[in-house]
Amino acid sequence: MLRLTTWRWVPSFARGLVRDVRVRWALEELGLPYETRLIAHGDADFGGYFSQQPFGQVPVLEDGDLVLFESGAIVLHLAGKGTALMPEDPADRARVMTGVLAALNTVETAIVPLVEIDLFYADQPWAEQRRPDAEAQARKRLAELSSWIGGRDYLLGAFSAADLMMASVLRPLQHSGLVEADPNLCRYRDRCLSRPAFERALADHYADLDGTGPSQGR
Ligand SMILES: N[C@@H](CCC(=O)N[C@@H](CS)C(=O)NCC(=O)O)C(=O)O
Repeated sequence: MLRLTTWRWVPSFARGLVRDVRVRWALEELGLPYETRLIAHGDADFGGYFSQQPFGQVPVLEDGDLVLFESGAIVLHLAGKGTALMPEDPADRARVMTGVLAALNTVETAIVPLVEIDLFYADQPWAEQRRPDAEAQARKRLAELSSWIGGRDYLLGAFSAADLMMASVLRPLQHSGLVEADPNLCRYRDRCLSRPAFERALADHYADLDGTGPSQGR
C-alpha cells in the first residue's frame, strides 16, 4: 500500500501549492491507489516524524517498508513503476531524470526567491530592494526554459515525469504573471495542467485540507 503524508492545514497562500500535489499527480497519472496521512506541526508525535523526514517537511511517501522523502525522489520512484511517466529506453529514462532535476535544481531554485518575497516577505523593508533582482533571475530562467521547449508539446517527446515536475514548479508563479507573459511557456504549462490526473490530484489536495477527504482508495 502507498501512503502519502502531508499537512492537515496550511496558510491560505500555500493552499494548492504544497508539494504533495506533484506526488498526488504522479500517483493519478499511474492510476495507483494511495492513502493519505495528515499531520500538523502541533501533533504530539511530530518529533517521531523526523525519523521519516529529517527536515520535518512534507511530502513523505511510504511504499510498503520503503519510506521516501523529497518530492523529486518520490516522483521518480513512482514513475519507475510504469511507462506513463517514464519511457522504457534507458537513454530516454536518463533524459527524463535530467528534466526532473532541471525542474527542481535549476528552474525551481530560480523561482523560489521571487515567490518567497511576494508570498512571505512582501511587507519586509528589504523586499522592495531585493525584488527586481529576484524577478530578473526568474525571468531569465523562464526565457531559457521557453527556448528549450521551443515549439514542442512536451520537453522530451511524450508527456513524462519531467513535464509533471516542470509544470509543478511553475505553478507558484501564477500571481506574478511571468509565465503568462510568454505565450509559448504559458501554453506548455497549461497543456500539462489540463490533464485530468492533475485536476484529480489538486481536488484531493483540497479535499484533505478542507476535511472532506482523505483520498483513500483511489
Ligand atoms: N525539497 C523538498 C521541499 C519540501 C518542502 O519544502 N515542503 C514544505 C511544504 S511544500 C514544508 O513542509 N514546509 C514546512 C517546513 O519547512 O517546516 C521536497 O521537494 O520535498
